[in-house]
Formats: sequence, C-alpha cells, structure tokens
Amino acid sequence: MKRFVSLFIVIIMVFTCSVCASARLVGDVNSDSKVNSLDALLILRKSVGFNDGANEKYMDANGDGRINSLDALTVLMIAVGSYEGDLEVEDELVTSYKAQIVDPILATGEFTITTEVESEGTVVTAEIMVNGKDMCVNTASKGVTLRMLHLSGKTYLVIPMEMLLSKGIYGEVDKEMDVSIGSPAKVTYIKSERVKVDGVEYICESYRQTDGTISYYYFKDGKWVFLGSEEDGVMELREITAFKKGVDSSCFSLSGYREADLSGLLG
Ligand SMILES: [Ca+2]
Ligand SMILES: [Ca+2]
Repeated sequence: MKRFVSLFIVIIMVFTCSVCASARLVGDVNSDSKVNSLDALLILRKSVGFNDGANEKYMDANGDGRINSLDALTVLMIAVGSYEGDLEVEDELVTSYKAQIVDPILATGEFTITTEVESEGTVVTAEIMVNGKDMCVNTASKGVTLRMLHLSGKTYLVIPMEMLLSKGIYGEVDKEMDVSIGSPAKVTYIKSERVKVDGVEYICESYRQTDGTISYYYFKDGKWVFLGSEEDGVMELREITAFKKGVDSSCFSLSGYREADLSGLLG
C-alpha cells in the first residue's frame, strides 16, 4: 500500500512546478540566484576581454546594449539595495522553450500528460489528467489499472475494471494533491543549457522551487521529453511520452462505482 502511495506521489510531483511565469534576477550573471559583487566582477572581466563562461546575455544589466563598467555599477547598486529599476525580468530563453511549449498547455487547466515511472524495478506508464481542480492519475501494475482520482477536494483510489472505489484513507496523497493543484510552487528560472543524455543533445532548462529543489525540463525538436529532478546530487529523469490539451472526461466520473476496502488488494 505504502508503495503505491509513494508511486502516486512521485507521479504527482510532476506538477509541483505548474503555471508560473519564469523570471530571473537582473544582474545575476552566474545564475546562482544572488546578485552580488561576484556578478559585478564577472561583468568587469568580460568588459576587458576575459571570458569566464558566465552568460553574456545577462551581463547588460542596464539594458543599453553594451557590456561595460556601468553594468558592474548597476549590479553593485542592486546588491546594496539602491537600484530603482526592475529587479526581475522575463527570460528570453525560457520564452522559447518551457514558456512556449509547456506553459500554454498547463494554463488551459485541462491537459493530459503521459510519463514513465520506475517502481519496484519495472517501468510503469502513468497518465495524468488535470481538469481544473480535479486530477486523475491512471497507472497499471500487475495487469490491474489503478486510478487515483481527486474530485471536488476528495481523493479516491479506483479500480475501473471492477467499478470499485475507496476513499478517505490516503492522507499523504491528499496533502500532495492539494499542494500541486491548489497552490503550485513558485518557480524561479535558473538557466538553459545544452546537455547530452546517452549521446543525444537536448536543451535543458532548470528551475528552482520555493522548497529549494530543482526541476529540469528537457526539450528536443520542439517537444518536452524529460522532466528531471535532483535529490542528494542524483538526477532522476522521467520520460514525458505525451503531453496534450484536454482530458478523457469519462475518467472523472464515479457514477456506478461502489465502495470497497482496497487496501488488502493492493498490499
Ligand atoms: Ca549571482
Ligand atoms: Ca550595459
């Protein structure tokens, strides 16, 4: 039982970085989410010909199209709180990937995402549907399709084949559901980079969530293909096999279902 609860939580975590605008801090040249003298130094070094590998497009802090000591000064003013301009701006790279491909579909509030999750050594396909504040997660294990349904604030475990449902005993999942649907964590854009996975190159955008965890969105040929998360320095990649607008509304109905104790069946 515990196993399934944690599996559903893993699946649901896909949504903790939901529909938030991506922004970056003006002057944060090295993308460490702080604006300080190190950023100013990187700008000064760039202005005299050094290249430290920091992102040049973030160096023009005053937005006059040139990278020079005025930008370093702007950064220092930001660092000491005496700058009066915008401290956050939308990021262009984000606009071209997550903001273009992922966010518009999330923003409709009605979408289906198919992902693969590893559980007990086997790969389980999970289909997640979000319909406003309701959510349905379909997954198959040992030949049985299981459904976690979050409907009008209540969570049910459902076995569609048997028309059975069980409710009110999944407190842990309820909590995660509330977090992910009700108040999506605010995310902060960190950076975009080219990364290789098994020799194939992807564009990867990283975002920091309010709880400090980092999510990685991988794109290839205009498609969102992986969602990564980092825990204890280990990157875990989940494959996004499909992502589209709309849901199968029949999955959100409990009409004709009867209540049963499903904990024995799943244990
Ligand atoms: Ca910085
Ligand atoms: Ca400038």
